[in-house]
Amino acid sequence: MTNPLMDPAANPHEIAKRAADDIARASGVERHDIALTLGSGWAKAADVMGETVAEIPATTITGFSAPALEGHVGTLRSVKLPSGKTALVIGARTHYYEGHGVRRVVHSVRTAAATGASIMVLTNGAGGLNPQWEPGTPVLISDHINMTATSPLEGATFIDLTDLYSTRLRRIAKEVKTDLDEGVYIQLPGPHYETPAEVRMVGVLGANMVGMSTALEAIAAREAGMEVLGFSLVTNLAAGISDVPLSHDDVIEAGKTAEPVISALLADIVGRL
Ligand code: 8IG
Repeated sequence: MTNPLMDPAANPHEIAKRAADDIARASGVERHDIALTLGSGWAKAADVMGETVAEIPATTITGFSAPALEGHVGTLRSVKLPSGKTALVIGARTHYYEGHGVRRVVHSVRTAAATGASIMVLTNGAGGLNPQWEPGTPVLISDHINMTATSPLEGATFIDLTDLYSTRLRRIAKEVKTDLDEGVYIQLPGPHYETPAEVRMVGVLGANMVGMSTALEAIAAREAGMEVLGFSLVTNLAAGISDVPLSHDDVIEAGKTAEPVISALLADIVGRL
């Protein structure tokens, strides 16, 4: 099956509307209030947030369908929160480094907006520049630096990003965990990790966490009129920050230990949105 987003003449916002209609049909849930993209380390939050009403293979939703060679791209879930609100949980992120173009990267966010969601929660796994951050530390995203040299916006679409990572939503997150650290996330194209010199460079530029997602999605969410809340799980110190060589096993272990803790934290925060 070819992806309609591959047609340069297609309108990505209309395709997102079709995807939202697919979700309503498949889930029986007419509209969603909140949407979440769960990145590395955050997946368990979907289980503890509320009651899963429907789980939909992403490949059955317009625009999410992957080219034949790529295998599956995850699932979308409709979750009923204790508050009665409905959450769309996106477990199917397309990364910029996959090379399918920015329209594919932000399709899930545009779809979330088209389902009615007014809040977009974006989560990721990232490298940390603050040596104080043990692997497994959740960090609230206060702002971002988009180093992909591209934008999800097309044409003369000028969008204000002054309060992109909503001050209002960040305040709610910090009410739940008063000692939650905040930092600036920088999105690099990847898929390689950084050299130590590049990590020093992005530190000078003002970044605290480094990763390969989120910034482009946040811009698209704001274009769609959503409030954005973002979290990084620092699973490793960025290259050269620690003099201890990075151990993949330690990183996996830190992620595993952190997952129930940060999932409960995220569920708690989402319950108050
Ligand atoms: I998890 O150290 C994770 N994702 N660019 N650098 C970049 N992305 C990451 C890193 C990191 N850790």
